[in-house]
Amino acid sequence: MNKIQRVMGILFGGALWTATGPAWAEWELNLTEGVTEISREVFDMHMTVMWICFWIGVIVFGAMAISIVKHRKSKGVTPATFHESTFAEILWTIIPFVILISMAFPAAKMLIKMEDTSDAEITIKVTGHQWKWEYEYLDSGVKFISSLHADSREAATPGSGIDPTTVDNYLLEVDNPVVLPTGKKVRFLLTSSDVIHAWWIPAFAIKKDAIPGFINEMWTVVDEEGTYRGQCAELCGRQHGFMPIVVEARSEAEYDEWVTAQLAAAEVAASSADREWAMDELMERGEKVYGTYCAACHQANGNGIAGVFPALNGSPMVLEDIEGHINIILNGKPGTAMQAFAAQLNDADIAAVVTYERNAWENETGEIIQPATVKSMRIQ
Ligand code: HEC
Ligand SMILES: [Cu+2]
Repeated sequence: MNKIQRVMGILFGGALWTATGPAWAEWELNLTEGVTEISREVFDMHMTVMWICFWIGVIVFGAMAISIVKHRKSKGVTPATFHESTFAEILWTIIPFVILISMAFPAAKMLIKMEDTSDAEITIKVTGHQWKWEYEYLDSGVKFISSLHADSREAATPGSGIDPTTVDNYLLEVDNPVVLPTGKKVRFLLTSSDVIHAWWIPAFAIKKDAIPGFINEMWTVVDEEGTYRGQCAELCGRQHGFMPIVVEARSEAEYDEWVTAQLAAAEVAASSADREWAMDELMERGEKVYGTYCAACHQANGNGIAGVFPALNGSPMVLEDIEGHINIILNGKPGTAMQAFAAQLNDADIAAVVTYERNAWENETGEIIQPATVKSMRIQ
């Protein structure tokens, strides 16, 4: 921020200072500059245009004020009576034209630059789901789902008794952040599995819709290491405000380490169906999976929301029909909000959540579902 911007901020901010109390230190009216070349260019463009508008305002209203005060009737001024001035008309056509072109030219140049996804070093496919994001690193094969952090989810649950102001980054924290290396051009391919979402990180100055059936592209190069937060920016249903985005920019070496660790973890998960799991293990994991993926609709207490999301507590399917139960989780129920989880959850996750649902609340079936059973039911 330069001096003038700071002074303007203080002038405007001062009026609201008393009202905002201790928050005044964070008070900032202007856009932030962000951490990418594009975000800084966007900021500069914004400042240029704002100052042009500012001076037009000063000149126009200044001229008005001067004529009102100096040429008023009570001073005995008689109005000029001339009609049609070619000179004035040419002038007030040319001046705005020059101003507009001088703004449109750099703006168009910047838009073209923002759309240029060529020569990207890393490509990440981002898929919006109600209400979480899925990331697939197309070069390395890393793939994961990023959901609202459990602390935020808990505090957001009515009746939890937790004060959201005590939760760090409330509604802006996820379980699995996107990790990017600094200084590399990253291309994002955006799409959605259900409704329109939008992927937005203000500090990068990138934001685009994720539309079912379409692929949108955008790119960024993050200069500084750090954690950057954003949100879904397209009203996408009941939990639109509960699908934040967190990006961690790290050094290239740390990024490589992270990729290796992710791939190793995926391998372990993939082999989950090769062994017998114990009840405790499945219940513990199942509770987590349920809280992250299912509780938004079926509720933490399993009672659902009458008329919208069915209760799983006491549901005949959950109590009796094992195949139906696994099947609806794997494949969803087309035409309803019950989506297919086959691609989002691995065999152990699904076995765990099925075991959990069959033994949580008042569902005391005592049944254990093994990951191998889930594996055998996947449509190959
Ligand atoms: C976006 C909301 C939503 C989410 C998230 C969701 N469900 Fe559902 N679920 C539904 C709806 C709606 C139905 C009812 C479908 C129908 O009309 O039969 C349903 C039905 C079910 C049923 C059948 C219940 C019965 O008695 O017929 C089971 C079992 C189930 N869901 C399990 C899960 C599990 C496990 C998860 C998490 C992995 C999950 N659901 C996540 C909305 C959701
Ligand atoms: Cu969304």
